[in-house]
Amino acid sequence: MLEYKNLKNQDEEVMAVIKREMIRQAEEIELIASENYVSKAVLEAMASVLTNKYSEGYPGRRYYGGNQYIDEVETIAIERAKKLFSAEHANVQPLSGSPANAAVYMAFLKPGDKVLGLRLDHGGHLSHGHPVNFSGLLYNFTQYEVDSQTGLINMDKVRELALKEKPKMIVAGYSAYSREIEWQKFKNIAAEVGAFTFADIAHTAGLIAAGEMNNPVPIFDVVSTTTHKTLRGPRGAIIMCREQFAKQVDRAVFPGMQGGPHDHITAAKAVAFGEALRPEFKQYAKQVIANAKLMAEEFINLGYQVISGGTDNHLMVVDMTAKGLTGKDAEIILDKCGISVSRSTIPNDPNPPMNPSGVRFGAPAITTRGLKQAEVKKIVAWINAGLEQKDEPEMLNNIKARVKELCLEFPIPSI
Ligand code: DSN
Repeated sequence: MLEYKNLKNQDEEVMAVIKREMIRQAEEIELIASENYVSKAVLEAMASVLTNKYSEGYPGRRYYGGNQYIDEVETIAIERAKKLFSAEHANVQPLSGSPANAAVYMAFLKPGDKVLGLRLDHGGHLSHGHPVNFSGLLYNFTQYEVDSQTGLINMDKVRELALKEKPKMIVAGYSAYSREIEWQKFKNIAAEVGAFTFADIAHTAGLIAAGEMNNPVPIFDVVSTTTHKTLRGPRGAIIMCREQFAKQVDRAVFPGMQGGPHDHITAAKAVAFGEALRPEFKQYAKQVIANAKLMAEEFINLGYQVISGGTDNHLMVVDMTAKGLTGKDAEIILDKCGISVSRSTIPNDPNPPMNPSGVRFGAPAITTRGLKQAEVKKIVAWINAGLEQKDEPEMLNNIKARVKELCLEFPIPSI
């Protein structure tokens, strides 16, 4: 663990908050599908003096002096990212997922161009064309949907829409979709209409890097991912593309979208990619999927409706309607039990986004702390007991105590 000696001496106020958050993380269960726990090595790289540097430009072509070591670390991150995803080109500078996606659109499109993306409330992301987001404001998105019966993306419908709209780009890869994605089918549809293919693999990148899910990088024109979800690195993002698009992607990131990269984060990305290249990471990814599959089965056995009937990845969206709750209700109740989740819309949700019908559950963080099938069963049973007996504070306190006991048995790597 970082010792925080200086912070403790200098700024008790901030230190106290960090400490409270450390205790929360140590003693509570994290089921937010987009969260994970970084290793001590990743944390140390983030806390390094590399944060002191400015380095606009790319290795060997900077606008500031003194960048010889930054060049080295960025090159390590680039080479590791390329190896991890079999990419021809990688840009490791994007600050996070939305800026990365903004750079992708800037690299391939002009404002007003037509794009296809999945609706936010069907599992897509804000930056895939939602009207309140820059993507929906700047580009002319048509949104495809999941099938209301199966919860799956219907590729015939995507093709129909593509033939009708003739988009310049098709976006696939989602934030709340629990099934494998038919990358090649997307590519074939895009080829028919002359569209670029863009995959946002922010959620599943770690599972793809480990070879546990299909990799769009060799198939699609351009792929973005955040680095902090299943990939278990620092908060940030990368973009990968074919060599032929390398220059336009790099230009869109800098100087198009961003100024100086965050070099301490670049170093931490390199460390995380190094970890993901190890055989242990494959085991981790396998266990994430096994845990998530079991979690979905347990919910179904307890009478919950899991959208699409299960999961192929690390997450699932569960409809709370049958239990007489909204997703927000469930999130609040589970907070009282020491279990963090995020409310989620379900396809064609009758409720508004701030109080939607579902909850998204994910297994990346619990798997990092070593929880396996036996613990997953306990957790789902606690969740169900908490939701069913939400008006009994003693019950909720009792669950919280048991959650804490379990968590202390399985410490977080960096705490
Ligand atoms: N906020 C992320 C998630 O929770 O899925 C997506 O950006």
